[in-house]
Amino acid sequence: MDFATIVKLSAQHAKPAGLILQYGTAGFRTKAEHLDHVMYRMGLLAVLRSKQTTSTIGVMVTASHNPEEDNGVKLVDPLGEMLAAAWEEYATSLANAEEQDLATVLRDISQKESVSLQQDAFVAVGRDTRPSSENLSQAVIDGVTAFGAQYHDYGLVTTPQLHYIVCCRNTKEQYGTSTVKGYYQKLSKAFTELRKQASSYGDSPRVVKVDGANGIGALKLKEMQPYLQKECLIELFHDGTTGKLNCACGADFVKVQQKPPRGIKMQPNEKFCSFDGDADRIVYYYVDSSSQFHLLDGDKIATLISTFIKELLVKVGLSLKMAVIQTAYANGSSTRYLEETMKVPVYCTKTGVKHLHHKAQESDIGVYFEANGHGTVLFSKTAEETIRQLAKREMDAEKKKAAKMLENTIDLINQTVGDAISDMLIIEAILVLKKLTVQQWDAVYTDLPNRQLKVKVADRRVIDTTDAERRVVTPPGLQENIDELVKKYRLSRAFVRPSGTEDVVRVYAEADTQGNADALAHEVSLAVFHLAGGIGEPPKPL
Ligand code: 16G
Ligand code: MG
Repeated sequence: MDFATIVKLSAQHAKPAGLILQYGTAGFRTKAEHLDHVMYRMGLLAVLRSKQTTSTIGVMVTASHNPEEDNGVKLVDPLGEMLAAAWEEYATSLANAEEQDLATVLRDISQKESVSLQQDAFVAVGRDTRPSSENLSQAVIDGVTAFGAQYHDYGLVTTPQLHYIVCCRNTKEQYGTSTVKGYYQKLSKAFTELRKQASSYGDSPRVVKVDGANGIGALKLKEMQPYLQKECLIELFHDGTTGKLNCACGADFVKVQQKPPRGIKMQPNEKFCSFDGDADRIVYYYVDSSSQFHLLDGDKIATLISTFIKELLVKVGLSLKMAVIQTAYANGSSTRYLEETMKVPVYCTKTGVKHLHHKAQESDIGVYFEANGHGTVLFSKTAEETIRQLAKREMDAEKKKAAKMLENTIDLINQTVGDAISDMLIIEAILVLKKLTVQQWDAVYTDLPNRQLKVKVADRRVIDTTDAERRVVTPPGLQENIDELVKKYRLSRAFVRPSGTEDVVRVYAEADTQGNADALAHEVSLAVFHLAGGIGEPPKPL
């Protein structure tokens, strides 16, 4: 194929000479004004990937929880997973090619991946509510059309909605109807069915107050509300009508700051949750009667969901292999509870959804959650078929009810990727079914006090890790140092890793008291600063 047209049209989305961007944990992410050429080129890459896989590929324009001025792009593979790791390298070389090298890079990728250029291609495009997203998604579309491929612009959608749509399109709609309406219908039907199984609410409050991070999640949840009828009373705040996206609100703010979003009044016993800027993360929280703030993060969510599923499996008498997948950030108490009390195998992977997702695929039922609130449940084909068959069979009423509940759980979960809306609905259903207040859910285990810090270093790549990022290999001496520091405290643990989304080294520490967790985090930060080329002032004690 002649790439001349593509190169010619690229002039309208020209790359600033010399600008180099790295593909981060979940795609490119930086100031919106640096991304026009990246979007055009990711349109091109999506076409190549679509031709190679003979499937629809998704391109989502979003920078998730980053500030409103940033933007980014996530590519969605055929079954709704994130772009295959091998293609991240191509994404990087395409994004960073100077204009005159564009055709060569495209040819190289096509050859390496044996892409049949005559093959048809289709790209599904979506975007979040950032002011820059509309133009940037047009740049994606320009790339797709320059290649002579087809596309559908789904406009404003959450990231998980685009993942869902891509999966539907590639499974001949078996996964669901490939529209946003289809998504609302599938989820609300499963939720309503599941809710119906509860005899009463017990003490579980019906209202959930949702912080939409002033983003796409708020918009889409509003759209979905009529489908949910009276089953779930949602009160939205930070819904985007006044505040700025992710500004002092949203799941990342609440998780990192360990405090409520700005500008809200919380009464004891009220139940809150926060979405992030593209609605693929969720955390819950409340205040107790002494106004103490309590966060229920991804670990608590994983525990709630996996316990619920395990109990149902026992009821119906299925011995499917279930596992929980976490990262090094998982609170030590959650891991201990899952392994020792729930007797569920727990695996630890590197940070980033693609790693957890991959590991979760190895079990019949893989529940994966990052502590930051991104997660979902994967059911293997066999597990899904077994459950659906069972739900059809005539049997003991209680057993039948449990089998139906499992089936509705499968339909309510967005298996393609973590999904704040879907996760919220499954949590709300479980709380009602188990008649749990948010405090009772929280009391299942007590989090170890922990602290996360960042250290600026000249080059964060000097830090190399192993054992799912729990141990440092280089620079020499750093791990020994951390080991010594950890020994000073009870129930303690600490690790460091280079961030995949920011130019910093992240430090995590937990210990028996908040004071000790803070002290350990600070001491580890100092060790990083001194041994890994810290810049600026050394970290100060908290
Ligand atoms: C991205 C990842 C998230 C991870 C975070 C870590 C996806 C969809 N998102 O947001 O899973 O927790 O990066 O950021 O994979 P860090 O590398 O800066 O700590
Ligand atoms: Mg996100």
